[in-house]
Amino acid sequence: EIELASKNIGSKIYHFESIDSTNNMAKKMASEGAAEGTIIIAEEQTGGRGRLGRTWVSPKGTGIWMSIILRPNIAPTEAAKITQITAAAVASGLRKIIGEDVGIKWPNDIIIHRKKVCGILTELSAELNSVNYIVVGIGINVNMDTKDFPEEVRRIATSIKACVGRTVSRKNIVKEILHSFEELYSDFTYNKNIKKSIEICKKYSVTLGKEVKIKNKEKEVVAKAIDLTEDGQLLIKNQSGVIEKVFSGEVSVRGI
Ligand code: BT5
Repeated sequence: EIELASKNIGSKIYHFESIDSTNNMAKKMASEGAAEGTIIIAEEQTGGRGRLGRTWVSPKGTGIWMSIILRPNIAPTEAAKITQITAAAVASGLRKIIGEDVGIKWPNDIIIHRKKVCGILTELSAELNSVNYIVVGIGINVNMDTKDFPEEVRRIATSIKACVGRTVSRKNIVKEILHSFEELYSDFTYNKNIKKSIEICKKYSVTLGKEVKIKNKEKEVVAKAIDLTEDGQLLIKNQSGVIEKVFSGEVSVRGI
């Protein structure tokens, strides 16, 4: 039971002990008609997913593994904006609770002390030119000891407990994030822009001003990240001084 400050987002919360992936469950429920704002949250995921089929390690009882069902009236091509709204909401919410320097690594990572504390996975179901539903998955490492993570994850991951040196209430974090999310998301649906979210994403960015490696299918280029567009795309300046937009592909920020 959580008392939420948000109204629409979290109006229904389904809590599971153990499921494969809250995104999978949310997609199933959305396809069966679940309302916007419905939240699926699990104590443990046995098949947590990252982007491009990667695995998201989701141990029992110590993390926030949750998904939000959205039904925005937008073009399918705008779905990536939801990731930016969510990143802004998570970073703002976490800052309020732990008062730490929480950063955003474009497009979908939340960083504390140069390590990943949260990942975001936005999935879209669309028909022709309209969005059927969007599921946004949020995974936050809260109270685990990172030594329990598998070796390859331990090197890049952290938890809130590891950063602040104490256990933090997952309920309070969920509450704060949903509150921020509702404000930023309704600003988007109402004003048809994500200005507020982009402002936050820029302010807390650990990517802008840095050298980034852009990994595409077969090549990897080095460039400087210079700005975010008002749609939340990354602008980079390549080595010949040409400014380009990065839509997808992999961006890794050097030194993080
Ligand atoms: C992400 O993918 O960062 C998106 C993660 C989304 C997880 C949530 S949890 C609730 C919902 N249900 C799901 O099934 N998923 C969502 P990506 O940018 O592709 O990063 C994945 C990479 O992060 C992996 O390949 C690992 O290197 C690393 N990783 C895996 N588990 C991690 C963890 N717990 N903390 C930090 N890094 C992790």
